[in-house]
Amino acid sequence: AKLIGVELVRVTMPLKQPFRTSFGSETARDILLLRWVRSDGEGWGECVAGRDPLYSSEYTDGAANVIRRFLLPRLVADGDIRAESVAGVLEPISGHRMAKAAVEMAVLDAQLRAEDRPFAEYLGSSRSRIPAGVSIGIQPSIGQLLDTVGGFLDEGYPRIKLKIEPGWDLEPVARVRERFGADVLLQVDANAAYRLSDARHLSGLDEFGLLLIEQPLANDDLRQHAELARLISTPICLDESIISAAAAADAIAMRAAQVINIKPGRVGGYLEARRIHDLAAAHGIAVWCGGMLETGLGRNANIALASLPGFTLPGDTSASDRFYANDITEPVVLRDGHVPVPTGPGLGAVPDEGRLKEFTVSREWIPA
Ligand code: OSB
Ligand code: MG
Repeated sequence: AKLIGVELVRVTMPLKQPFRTSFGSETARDILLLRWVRSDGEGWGECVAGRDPLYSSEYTDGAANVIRRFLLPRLVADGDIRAESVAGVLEPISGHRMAKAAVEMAVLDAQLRAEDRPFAEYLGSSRSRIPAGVSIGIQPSIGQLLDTVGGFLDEGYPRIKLKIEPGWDLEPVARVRERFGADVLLQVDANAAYRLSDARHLSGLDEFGLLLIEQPLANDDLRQHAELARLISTPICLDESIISAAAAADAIAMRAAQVINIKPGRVGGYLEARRIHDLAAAHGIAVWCGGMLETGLGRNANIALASLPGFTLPGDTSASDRFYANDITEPVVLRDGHVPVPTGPGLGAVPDEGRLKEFTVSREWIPA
C-alpha cells in the first residue's frame, strides 16, 4: 500500500489528580500522536515521551522534531514500509527510542487494520483479559495515601504500586501493610532516586513482603543494581535501565534484575518489547507491562502485548478512568480486577473524533 502522508497531532490530556514521582509532578500529559495514512486506510501511534526530559532524555517536542526531520524522510525513501522493517531502517539514527516506537506503532496499526487482524492474534497470544495493577504517586500525607490505596482496592485492582523516594519509603509501605494486610500484592517504584550507599536503608523494605522494588538506582547503574541485589532480599525489577533486548540480556547475565518491566516506548517499539518478553521467558525472568499514562490508544496496545504468556505479574495497565475523566478512545474499563484484551483489528482502538478535537492543541500534515 502507498503511504500518503503522516499527521502529527498534539494533545493535552488533563489528569484527574497530579501524578508525582521521585523525578517530578505532572498535572497534564503533553502527548504526540501520529496518524499514518496509506492509500488503503490509516493507523495511529502514541509517543510516550513526557513534556520534559526527566524520566529519560526524550521529550515531546524533541520526539516531534526527530520524527519530522530524520525518521519520516528515511521511511519514505525506503518505499514499502512494513512494521517489521521500521527498526532496521531507523537504526542509523541513534537513540530516540520513544519517537521510533511511536512511528512503528502507527505503521503496525495501519498494517494490521489493512489485514483486518487484531494485534493479540499477530502476537500469538490467547488470553481474553489480564489482571490490571495501579501505580500510585507520592501523596501529600499518609492519610491521603491510605484513602487512595483503599479506593483502588475497592475498585478491584489486584496489585498496588507505590511510588517512593528518600523520605517517602519505609513509612508509607509499613502503613499500607498495617491497614490493608499482608495479602495485598504490593510493590514500589523509586524511579532511580537512590544510591548504592542506601542499600542498608532499602533493606528496611525486606520485612514487608513486596513483590519487587522497581529501578532503585540510576539508569546506567547495572553493575550497582547487581550489587544491591546481593544486599537486599526484595527482588529488583528494572525499568529505566532496560532500553533494548541487548540491555535486558546484559542485566540478566549480570544478575542485575530478577524481574523486568517492559515498556514498548522505552525500548523502541512493540516488536523489540516482544523480543525482551521472549528473552526473559527463556531465562525464567518474570516480566510485566509498564505504563506511561497512555491514552486508550497506547493502553489497548499494551494490554494486547501483556496477554503474552511471559507477562506473569500484573502490569501498570489500569483503566482509562484511573488518570483521565475522558479518554480519547472508548474507555478501557476494569471488571473483576481485569481489563479486556482488544479483539478488533489493529492495535485495538481509534480516537473518537469529537473527543480528540477537545484535547487537540495542534495538527501538522506531512505529505509523503
Ligand atoms: O516509572 O513506571 C514508571 C509514569 C510515567 C513515567 C514513569 C512511570 C510511570 C508510571 C505510570 O508508573 C504507570 C501507568 O501508566 O499506569
Ligand atoms: Mg517505573
